[in-house]
Amino acid sequence: MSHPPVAFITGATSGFGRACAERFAEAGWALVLTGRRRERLEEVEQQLTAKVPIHIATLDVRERDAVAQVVDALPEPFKAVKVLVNNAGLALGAGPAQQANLDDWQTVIDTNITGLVNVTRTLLPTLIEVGRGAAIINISSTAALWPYPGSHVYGASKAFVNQFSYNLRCDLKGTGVRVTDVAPGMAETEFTLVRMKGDQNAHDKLYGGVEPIQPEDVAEQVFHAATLPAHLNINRLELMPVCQSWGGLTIDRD
Ligand code: NDP
Ligand code: 8X3
Repeated sequence: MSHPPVAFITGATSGFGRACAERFAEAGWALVLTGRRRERLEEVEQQLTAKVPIHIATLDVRERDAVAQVVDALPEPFKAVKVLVNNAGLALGAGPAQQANLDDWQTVIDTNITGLVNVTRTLLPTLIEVGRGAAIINISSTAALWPYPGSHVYGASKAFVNQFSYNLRCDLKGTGVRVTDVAPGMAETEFTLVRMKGDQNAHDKLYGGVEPIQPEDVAEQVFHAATLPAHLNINRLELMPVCQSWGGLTIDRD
């Protein structure tokens, strides 16, 4: 009997990652769901387990050895990962660079860059073995391309994700493995709560009275990119809510 295809999702405990789990489950995919919060993983498992095979693994993507252990320990039906969704990530702080906390910067770099690289490199042999139809979907951000005050290391980390995605495509030529950089703009998740260290007012102020992207919107794009006919690759998919656009350049006139 053939197994359903397997998607491996990082940061499946919340926001885009959780919505991706729901979207792939709706289509009958087997899921490897990872994140640091065990109770959240169990909650998603409970929600989806009647629909599809689920394997959960507590994982901090910053820990290279832990990533290797989780991948090595995948039970047989989950070993042949066809789609990797590199979603785990965060911003910390929104003030100017000159007031930023260096530990926060380090955490952002370790998670958004090192963590994504850890998971990608560990799963590359598997994805290449699966070959034609396999896909790596990297979640970057509009902040990768469009600068704004307070984006500093966060935006720069997402620019890394964007360029890493393009560069991976070069090396994966001939393997059949696709790579897509999905770059959302403002989306209502736990992102701002995390960035502003639990400040519910900051969350409410940013998303209140407008129509931001919802996690399901991103999940739909991720699923679309990952399940295109095997000869097609979306290189970069940028998605904004209609309420968001650019503010132009500013000039210091003092
Ligand atoms: P959420 O805060 O809702 O979700 C972030 C997810 O990342 C959580 O599941 C969290 O799980 C996980 N995560 C964070 N750090 C780690 C870590 N060290 N190891 C493993 N998992 C980790 O935010 P979003 O859903 O919005 O964010 C998902 C991705 O989308 C991020 O990369 C973010 O930068 C990006 N993004 C977000 C946008 C937005 O406006 N919301 C727009 C563009 C991109 P846990 O805490 O359980 O480990
Ligand atoms: C998150 C979107 O605009 O807050 O990547 O940087 S933004």
